[in-house]
Amino acid sequence: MKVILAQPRGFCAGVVRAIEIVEQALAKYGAPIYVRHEIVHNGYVVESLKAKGARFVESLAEVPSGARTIFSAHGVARSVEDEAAALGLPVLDATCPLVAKVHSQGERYVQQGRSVVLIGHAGHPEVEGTMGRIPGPVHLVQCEADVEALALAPDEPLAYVSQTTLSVDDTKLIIAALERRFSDIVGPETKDICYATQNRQSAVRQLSQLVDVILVVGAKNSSNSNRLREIGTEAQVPTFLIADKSELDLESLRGAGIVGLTAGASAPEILVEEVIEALRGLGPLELSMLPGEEENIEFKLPAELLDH
Ligand code: 2E6
Ligand code: F3S
Repeated sequence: MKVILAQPRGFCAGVVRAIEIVEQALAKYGAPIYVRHEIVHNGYVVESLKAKGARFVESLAEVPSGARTIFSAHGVARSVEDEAAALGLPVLDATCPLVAKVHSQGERYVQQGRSVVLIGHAGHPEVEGTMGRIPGPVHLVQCEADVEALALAPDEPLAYVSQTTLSVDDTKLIIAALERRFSDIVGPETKDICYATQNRQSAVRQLSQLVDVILVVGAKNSSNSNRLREIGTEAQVPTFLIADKSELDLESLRGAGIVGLTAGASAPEILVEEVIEALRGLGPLELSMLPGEEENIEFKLPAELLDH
């Protein structure tokens, strides 16, 4: 069997920073440290941090009085920040700087007197955070049909922002639909879909031209990982999103001569290595890696943790 690894794959700079914030907070302040929502959408990461003393909650009501609390990489609504302040919780914010950038763009558009259209998936924590940051009307659209259904005048002053982990191709179509329907609409000069999402999508598309099957290592609730699975499937390659080697269906791979392997932005490389080891159990394996976009983006930790 040949295995081809996509490049880049796995951790992005925002995920590295968010995990580092939890680890540094544990080192500086000691356990327990509370984290609102999974710090990133990956069970292995969450369990590893739990073992070091992090406690994960979905609501601030579950945090004991005065306990140090971290907001996840996906960001939070202003109301959550206000609730933490009202409860007097010391907070560290692990919101990815690229999500925070979308928040400020949205706020700027409202200051300019525009209503905001947010392109994203309902119910996703990043979308809830972004909607709850924009101090004016926000219209959520998930697909082109939602654009047609918007009850807004064609000359309404509008602006669009998006979730950071969407399909680049689907989002282009939605933006085109918005621009067809509305005469006074603006959007970010550089798209809100982050560099890591774009690079991982390009890499899996390239991979899909070369392989019989694609395995995407990532959690079922990880938006960016699901988008990678969709790209493989759309390219007519059987594509499986697996949390780790335990979800590998070796039987379904037996006929596959070339397997493509990638990982979502929140999936640690050790899970990819374990999948490769499991594949070695099927017989001799030839491993190679695609050339791909080099990434050297790093985000600074919050000042409070820098002196540690
Ligand atoms: C924060 C923002 C974007 O589900 P999604 O892909 O958004 O999140 P993760 O945790 O799987 O990936 C990292 C991330 C964090 N992406
Ligand atoms: Fe940030 Fe993109 Fe990663 S928004 S957390 S760099 S997937």
